[in-house]
Amino acid sequence: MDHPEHLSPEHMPSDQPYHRGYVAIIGKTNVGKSTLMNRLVGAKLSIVTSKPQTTRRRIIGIASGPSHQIIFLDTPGILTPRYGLQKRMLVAATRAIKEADLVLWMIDVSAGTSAAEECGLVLPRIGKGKAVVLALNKIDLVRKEKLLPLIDEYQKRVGPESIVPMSALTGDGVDRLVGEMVVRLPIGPPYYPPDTLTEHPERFFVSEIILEKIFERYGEEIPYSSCVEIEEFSERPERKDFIRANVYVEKKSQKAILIGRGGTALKKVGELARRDIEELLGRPVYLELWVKVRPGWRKSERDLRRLGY
Ligand SMILES: Nc1nc2c(ncn2[C@@H]2O[C@H](COP(=O)(O)OP(=O)(O)OP(=O)(O)O)[C@@H](O)[C@H]2O)c(=O)[nH]1
Ligand SMILES: [Mg+2]
Repeated sequence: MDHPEHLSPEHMPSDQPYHRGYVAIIGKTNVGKSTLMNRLVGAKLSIVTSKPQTTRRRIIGIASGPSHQIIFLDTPGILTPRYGLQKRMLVAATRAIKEADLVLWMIDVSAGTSAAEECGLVLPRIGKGKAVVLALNKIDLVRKEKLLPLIDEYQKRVGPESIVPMSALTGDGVDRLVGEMVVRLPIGPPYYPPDTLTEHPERFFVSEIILEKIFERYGEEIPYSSCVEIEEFSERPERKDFIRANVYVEKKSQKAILIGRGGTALKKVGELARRDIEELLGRPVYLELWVKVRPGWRKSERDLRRLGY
């Protein structure tokens, strides 16, 4: 990854060493990676839903403190890919691991997956020679007695730098986790000014918000067959910003479900998305959504590239 220019020394406190670096948040899907990044950055950068495979791309979130700066790379959950989009998701996660100074591997202790299965899926992706901090997440959902044997087992199988039980939802254990990460990052001047939260342009977040609403409002098939492209985003003097987004699905039947009887279902998506977009941008917008059928977009290399995956 290209590092931005180093900042001048006046950004650095003088009394203690300043640690900064890149941390890839990885793990199986739905373990709470995006929830944790949003909490630590203090902004809703990554979309979060109760469904797996919500995050499809690498998302940068920057958390700065008086003596540290962590540049998080939130990643899609590690899975065994079945089609092109999932392959791209796995590539995004694997790349983030390569780019990172430290890997934060999150495990959902409430999911009931065995350490053997978890390690079988994730360890080959991390490879050798990377520093790993392991976070046992969602401890708010399990009894304390369950944790000790788990810590033991992961210690044996992975031998990470540190294992931290925590809850990204309640914040329990999060300060300790930050401490464990910071001391393992290289010493040097910050990469970004302290008030920078991310690098992605506004239109990236706009498309993510629309996808989030689709994940929230439809059942199994539609979210995984949908993607969003911002076709137009224009600021207009004296009038609301104009945003036109295309929602691509794979089949006609999916288009019909997405739009709903008399267009009511799509209208609701648009309303909810518009509210969040306005909150993000801090100004009113006019949002237009168009549903289009693009057969096989999830499999086509060309479509995936064009759509930013
Ligand atoms: N109870 C509980 N729920 C959590 C915790 N952390 C995350 N969740 C929930 O778990 C679900 C998935 O969270 P995400 O942050 O989207 O998980 P993710 O790992 O980014 O998921 P993908 O992007 O789909 O791979 C959401 O419903 C969260 O609210 C936690 O510590 N405790
Ligand atoms: Mg996520």
